[in-house]
Amino acid sequence: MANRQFLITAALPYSNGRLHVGHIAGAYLPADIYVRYLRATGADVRFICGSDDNGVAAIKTAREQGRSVEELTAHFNQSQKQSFDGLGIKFDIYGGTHQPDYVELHEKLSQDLFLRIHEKGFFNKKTTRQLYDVEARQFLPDRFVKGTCPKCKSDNAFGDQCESCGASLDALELINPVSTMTGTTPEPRETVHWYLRLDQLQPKLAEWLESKRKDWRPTVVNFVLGQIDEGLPERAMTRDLEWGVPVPLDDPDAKGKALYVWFDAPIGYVSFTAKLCENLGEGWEAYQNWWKNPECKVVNFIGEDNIVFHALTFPAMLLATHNSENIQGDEGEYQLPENVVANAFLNIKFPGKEEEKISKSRGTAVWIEEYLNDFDPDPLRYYLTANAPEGGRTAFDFEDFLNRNNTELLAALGNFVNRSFTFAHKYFDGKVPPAGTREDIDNEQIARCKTAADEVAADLEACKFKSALNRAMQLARDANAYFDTTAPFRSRKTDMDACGRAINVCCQTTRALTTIIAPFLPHIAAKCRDMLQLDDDAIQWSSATDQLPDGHALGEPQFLVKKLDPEELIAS
Ligand code: B3M
Ligand code: ZN
Repeated sequence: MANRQFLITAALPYSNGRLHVGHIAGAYLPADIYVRYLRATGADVRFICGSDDNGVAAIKTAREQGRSVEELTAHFNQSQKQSFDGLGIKFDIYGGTHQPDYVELHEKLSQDLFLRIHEKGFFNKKTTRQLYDVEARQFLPDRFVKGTCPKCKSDNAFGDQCESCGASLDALELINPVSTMTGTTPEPRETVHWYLRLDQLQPKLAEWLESKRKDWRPTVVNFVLGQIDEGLPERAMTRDLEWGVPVPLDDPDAKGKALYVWFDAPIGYVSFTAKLCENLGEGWEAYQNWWKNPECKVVNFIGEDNIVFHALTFPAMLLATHNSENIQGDEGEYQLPENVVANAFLNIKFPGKEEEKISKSRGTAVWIEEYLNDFDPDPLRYYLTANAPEGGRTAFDFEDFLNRNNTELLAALGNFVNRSFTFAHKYFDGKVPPAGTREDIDNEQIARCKTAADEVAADLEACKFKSALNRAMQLARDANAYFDTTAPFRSRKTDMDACGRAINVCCQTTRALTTIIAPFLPHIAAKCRDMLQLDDDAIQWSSATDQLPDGHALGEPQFLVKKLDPEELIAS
């Protein structure tokens, strides 16, 4: 069988701030685990991410901080990249929709797609009224207007949404609107925009999504099918903005307008793929082998707030470019995603306080940069997967983080590997002792390794990361129980063969664990691989349960997991 081919994307973070644990738990860590696993099965994978530099988020922060948008986005593009690196989240490329090395190709591909949709007749050019700031001489993005909510009368409403009651709003509905740019009262003026005919694309979208009902997470597919039931409105894909991808139409009405950030951002996945192909010497056009090839499966990892854009808008854009009736897209046409995997948000719980939402402005977050100053990456990877918000919200709880590190990661995995190795070094000259003639209890433990490898693989194929990790850890717990029952610490005084037999099984189990935990805990797995003196191929899933030969020389034992001290954690 030819190798499977996957293009995996993780949502492009806005480059206007640092990354916190919520981002990581939402999209990036599950994506990285999936990619590492797929690679271990021999699949041909490209893992794409980069920053979302366009749109209002960056302009707003740049204004607040008195910096240029270019400087701000370049800064956070780098800081985010470092946070990902520090956690071992390893993209094949980390681009940026407005970064110097990427912007040219990104604009080209975004504009090409816009023109293609235009040519296919899926845009509707319409005149609407929008709030205009006379002093700033510009139309105001929704987020730049504040006022009183028409629904709940709170004065905490923005042009797109009320922060108090959550209602989604049209800026024109706000009572007493104020421009946050100048503090003046904006006035409604007419402007022209291009609207994507989601209403016309709806039947195809519905058919495509129905076909995903069984395989996708219900939180994703039910949500968008619900939106379809209500009927999809046309959506403006252009904005009155200077910053972004210019609208590529030869039309006086297009002057001073940019593509809506949610139009160009997902095309970032495509343009960064193209850049990666170029960097690899394949030529940028080779992106088509990944995006327009029915053999390649595209999987998007995102947070729950991005579902509409990935499961409706972006697929609608791609569908709109097709000539064929085939919904998925023929060879040579943009392929719709195989899966859109979304996690819910992560809340946070500080010691002695109530669980609350992560908030940048209130400072209630755990920043990755800061975490990495004090701790190793894998304990966080462990905690955020064991406690992943897969089916609904969960919370990052400091005490729970610490507890799980000490009582699960350290007590089950760390201790098992440590005591097995220490034994092999102390009593068997640093070598795998002879397997001898195995008894039932030994065969059962060996069989558990195989079962665990199969079950973890099945869970990972289905993007059930939490369950997969739990299954992997069960192997470590079972291994500890095996160690306690066979009691090599006793048999070493009475029956060296029995002792060697048990330690052999423990070495084989460690070998299996090394592969099985690697997608989740790559740094710990690398240490295990070192200790087992195996090469990189050892991470291949198909060799997870290969047996180490009798007498195989082992490396020095290393500590895998540090005990975390509550005092240290609270102080940091
Ligand atoms: N930047 C939204 C977000 O970070 C957005 C994702 C774009 S993915 C194409 O929530
Ligand atoms: Zn309200």
